Amino acid sequence: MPTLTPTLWDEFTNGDRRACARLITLVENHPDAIPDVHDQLATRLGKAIRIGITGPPGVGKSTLNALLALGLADRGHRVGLIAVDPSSPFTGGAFMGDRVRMDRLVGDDRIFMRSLASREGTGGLSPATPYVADVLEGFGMDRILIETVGVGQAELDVMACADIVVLVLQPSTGDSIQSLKAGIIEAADIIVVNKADIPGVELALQALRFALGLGKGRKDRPVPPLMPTSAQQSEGIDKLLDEIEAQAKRLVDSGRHLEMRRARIAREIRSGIERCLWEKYAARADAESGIAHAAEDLARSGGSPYPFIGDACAKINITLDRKAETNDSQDR
Ligand SMILES: Nc1nc2c(ncn2[C@@H]2O[C@H](COP(=O)(O)OP(=O)(O)OP(=O)(O)O)[C@@H](O)[C@H]2O)c(=O)[nH]1
Ligand SMILES: [Mg+2]
Repeated sequence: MPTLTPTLWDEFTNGDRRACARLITLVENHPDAIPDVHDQLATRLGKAIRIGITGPPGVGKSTLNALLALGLADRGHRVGLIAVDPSSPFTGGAFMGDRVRMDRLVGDDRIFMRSLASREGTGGLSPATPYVADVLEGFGMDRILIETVGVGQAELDVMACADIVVLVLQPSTGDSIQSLKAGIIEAADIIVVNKADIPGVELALQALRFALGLGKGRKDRPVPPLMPTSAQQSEGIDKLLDEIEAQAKRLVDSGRHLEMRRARIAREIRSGIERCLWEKYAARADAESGIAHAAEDLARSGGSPYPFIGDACAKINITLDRKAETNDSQDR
């Protein structure tokens, strides 16, 4: 199994971009290596602002992202950029287009760009995305832009890792709003209506204003500002950067950035424990066949699965305490 070697770590910490690329490949392709990489990275994390850029296919996310990356770099930041692999089903055929737009970023030392392979068939981002962001932060990037196509569950998960979520739409947005996964609008901290150079922007803004005026699901946070841009004509980009930077400052000053980080670490610990327990059970020779048999029996007989779960836990020396389990799930 490929691992993090001392040489690779030395090169990485010396700012070698190829070493950064290799470390990203390692966490992307070898989840088993993530704990070791994380042990090393840990002291370098906690400051970067992660900005999720999401929205329906073709609204101009990549074009906008390239401009945001350059703009943030001009404001003195080091910028990591993670994009959906252009071969994903949603971006099929856009490869050349993405290459051309992103070419402006290649060779710019202030920016590190990486495309991640999408998961087979879903168009969603790899589950390694948050770890790739960690690698980029460990490399010294303090602003990390993550582009996803906002239509699936995987994107919502990725958005849960972003400090600021920018939802990008375009005029004649009716259809595209409907193609969004429920929850993305509620998750947005900024809503951009891109392609403001084509007709229908005012109408789109009005419709969005109306939808947001209803204020659904936004009791805990301010209503997101609506920002028209034209990535093609570089219009509205400075204002958008101002807003992103203002939100970043508020997150840090209010302690919310730290709070989000605390919540993320707690989630990671929980899922790590779950994974360990499952792996301990799954290591048993009869694990899968036992579950399959039990499921077949229970499906026929209509019995409860809990006695089986209790037995399974006992086999890995854990007592299933149903009360504790209920409390725990209420905690989340
Ligand atoms: N008119 C106009 N076209 C734009 C603008 N921004 C992007 N485009 C065009 O819209 C098309 C899609 O742009 P992308 O940046 O690839 O959009 P995307 O949202 O990243 O697309 P996917 O990654 O495939 O979902 C390209 O042909 C762009 O040139 C804009 O502000 N105005
Ligand atoms: Mg794109």
